[in-house]
Amino acid sequence: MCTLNYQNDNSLFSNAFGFLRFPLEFDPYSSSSEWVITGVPFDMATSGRAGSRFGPTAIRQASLNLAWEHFRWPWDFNVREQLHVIDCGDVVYKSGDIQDFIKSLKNHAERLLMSKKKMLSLGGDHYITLPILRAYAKIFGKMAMIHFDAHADYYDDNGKYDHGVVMLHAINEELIDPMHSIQIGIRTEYKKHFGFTVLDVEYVNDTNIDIIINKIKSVVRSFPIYLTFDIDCLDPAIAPGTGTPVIGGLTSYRVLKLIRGFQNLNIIGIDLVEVAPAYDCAQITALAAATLGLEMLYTQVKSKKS
Ligand SMILES: [Mn+2]
Repeated sequence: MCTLNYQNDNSLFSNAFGFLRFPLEFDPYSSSSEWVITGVPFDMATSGRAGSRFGPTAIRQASLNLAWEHFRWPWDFNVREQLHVIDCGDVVYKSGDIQDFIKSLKNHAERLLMSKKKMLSLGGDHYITLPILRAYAKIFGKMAMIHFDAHADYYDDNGKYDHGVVMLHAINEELIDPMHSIQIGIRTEYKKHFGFTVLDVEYVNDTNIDIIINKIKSVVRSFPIYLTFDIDCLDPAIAPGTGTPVIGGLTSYRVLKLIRGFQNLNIIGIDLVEVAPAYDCAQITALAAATLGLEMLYTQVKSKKS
């Protein structure tokens, strides 16, 4: 008899290191899962404080605080019983080799997508989104995007491999359609000419949640949507453990309400990026990321049923 029965373990500390104790599966391509969680421990494109390579491990560890709850409040079902999710561990690449990283992540993403999986990826800095988007666009073409961030991420005076240029690459390579993409929580300079709908932090903090959700839905419509969530969209008082914090951000409560409104959207991929545990305090940033990842999976169950 196996004593390592982590699925039924209600302690908050023992671990097999799968997100939320979802099973670890190192051959995710041939599994029957619907969603695959991948850790992407890469932070070479960070412009500010580095360290998000430790993000996946921190998020998985913090997720243990959430694993005891069978029906996550306020949902009325257990996500594990409704959605087949596995964690395949972290992407492996040659240390310091950015080209090998890009190739390894894109290859992994392509293999998952060819076998009809959806990806929930845990960064890593925001650059990780680009190789994933390239793989997605090969199958889905130009996608709609929901982008939570304090930054617009199309700063064209930055370097080619900078996490602050990802959206510019995504537009130029026609991976996303800015006309059906929306940026949420922005509070640094941005240009309007790319066609993105921008819901800046003032709008998101001062507007009724239902109005915001309807606004988001009116932009992304029924197109395939990639959801990318930079943890720095949250206020640094709530999520200090990140590379480029900007004060005056969103609360986790407000973001949870928004995420729960994403039921029935055609979300085909998700990432949670920029958790840098060295600057975290009491694991609160990692816990925020873990909780948001879990809530996103709950919305996927509701989307599946509709
Ligand atoms: Mn950011």
